[in-house]
Amino acid sequence: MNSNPPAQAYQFDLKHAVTKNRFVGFWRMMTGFRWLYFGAIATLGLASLFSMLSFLLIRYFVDEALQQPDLHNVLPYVALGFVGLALLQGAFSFFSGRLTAQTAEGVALRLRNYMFDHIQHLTFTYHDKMQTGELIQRCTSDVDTIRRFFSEQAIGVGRIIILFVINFGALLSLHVGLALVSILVLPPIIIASLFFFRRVSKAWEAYQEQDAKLSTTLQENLSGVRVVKAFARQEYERNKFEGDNYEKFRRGRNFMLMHSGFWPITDIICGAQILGGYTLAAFLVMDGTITIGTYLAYAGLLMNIINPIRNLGRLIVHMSTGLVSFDRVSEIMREAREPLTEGQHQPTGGLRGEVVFSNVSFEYEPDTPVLENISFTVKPGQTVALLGSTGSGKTSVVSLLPRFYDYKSGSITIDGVELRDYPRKYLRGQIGVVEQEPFLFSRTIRENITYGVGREVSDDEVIAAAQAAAVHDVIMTFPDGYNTLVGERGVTLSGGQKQRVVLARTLLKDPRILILDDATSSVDAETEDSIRGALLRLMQGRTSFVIAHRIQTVMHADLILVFDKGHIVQRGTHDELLAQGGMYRRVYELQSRIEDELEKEIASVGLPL
Ligand code: TTP
Ligand code: MG
Repeated sequence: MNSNPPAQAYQFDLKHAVTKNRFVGFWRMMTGFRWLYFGAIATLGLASLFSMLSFLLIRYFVDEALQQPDLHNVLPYVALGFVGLALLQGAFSFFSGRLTAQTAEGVALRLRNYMFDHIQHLTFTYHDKMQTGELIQRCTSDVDTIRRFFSEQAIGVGRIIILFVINFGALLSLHVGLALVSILVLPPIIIASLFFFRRVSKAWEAYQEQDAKLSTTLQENLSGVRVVKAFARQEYERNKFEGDNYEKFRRGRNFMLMHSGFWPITDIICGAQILGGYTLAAFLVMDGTITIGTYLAYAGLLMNIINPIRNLGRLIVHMSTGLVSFDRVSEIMREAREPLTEGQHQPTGGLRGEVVFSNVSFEYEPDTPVLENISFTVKPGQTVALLGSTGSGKTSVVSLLPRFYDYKSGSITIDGVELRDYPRKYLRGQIGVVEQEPFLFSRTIRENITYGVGREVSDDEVIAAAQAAAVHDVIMTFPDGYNTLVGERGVTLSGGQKQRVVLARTLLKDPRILILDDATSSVDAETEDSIRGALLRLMQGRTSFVIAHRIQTVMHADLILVFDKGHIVQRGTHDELLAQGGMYRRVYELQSRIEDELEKEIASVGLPL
């Protein structure tokens, strides 16, 4: 069932397909598939040729064969001719269909792969802004519309031109005047379709936008289903969804109405053409200008030429959807990728881990500073603790180190080299981050622990890491141990368990610089104590950044930085800061008092400690 995908699908760079002229863009997307495309058109041309010949054979049969005295001698050949032509037509139609499918599906396959790869390389800033539902919509529905463009419209253009040329040629050979009259229909159809083209484009764009909005709502409500339930907001969410959904219905209906307004117009024009043609030809037969055989052949050929003309209108209108989707997809493709390997400084060994911030300022949005003039120095192997109220910029400081974001001014150096000179890929290999909100993939626990280690890992190593992160015993209670699936189809882990799985992952990665962003926030005090040993071992010999709210967690750090509104307001060791007074001491005293009172309370109730 699952055949190996062609290697080129992953390696092809579609960046050059993003151009102003969308048709040029489509042409470039077809690189590597153009021969298939032309093959599809050529076979289609042959199929049409055989269809046209069968009408000429009718004329021969009626006008000449029927008049011959030895009809029974000719008849088998004529019959054979009809059967042969029909078989040839069928065979070439079949090949054409196959080649068309290969072209369209191939282009779409490559485009989807490219988009997936591209989106993973876009910057954090881009992902912060772009809605997930919108991205999903563009990678699925819009790519599919482009696929349809290739399977229907791109092939359709070739098909229409060929059908037109072949059948018009045949009509001319029958009777020049009749032939010319038969294509009177062309200008009104083209005018009508151009008239609808812009309207349908707009309607389709509006529809796709609303569709994306609905995907976003759905996706958000699915991931936030707990919040919805916790606040009993189902009704509100339902109404909101119904509103959005109705708008999609309205826009979809509008789009279809536009289509259905267009079809009858073309059908009427074409019907009038057929009627006129047949009537005129009938008069010519009565005149004796043309024979009955010619009339019959004309009747068939006229249908053969009217159909492509009618389809031309539909095709022009349909094409507008492909063009809109092309724009939506190229909007993503146009976004610059985050260069992973750019940067001239790439030491062969690991980093030592000396980190110096001097006067660093940073903002996510222009003119809303998040960090201002941050300066501090960390020696290799030291531990820095970052403390401060929520929103004070702690996560922002540490996300500058792996170059998730670029700082605005000042300088950050690691081992004396400016951060911007290190390739991002190298830095990210050297820095281990335990994020504030741990994320696990819907894969096995083992896969989650070994994620991104970049080498074969033995079972013993995985178990050792899990033990150090105090999660091994939990994993062993699951039915399949380390092979248990996490997420929808498997076990659901608690926040603390997830955090410890991520800790185990980071232990295995063995980074030179370690960032623990509130890594023990979802862990109770007792478990925190049990993994403190693991954390201390993990931090040994590495430069570590620890963000925490409990002073107990950070009091042994070599340097404690207290943040407030994007500034460092206090710095020093635990003892120095206590002596200084200020925010640190206030927080320390508050936390100690709470813990003391809690202990007393528990003791008075008689609970075992
Ligand atoms: P953070 O650096 O995330 O604050 P924090 O880590 O100190 O807070 P917490 O203890 O709750 O984890 O945010 C600092 C400011 O930057 C805050 O005002 C929110 C803003 N911000 C953005 O504008 N965009 C972002 O992507 C993030 C992460 C924060
Ligand atoms: Mg934070």
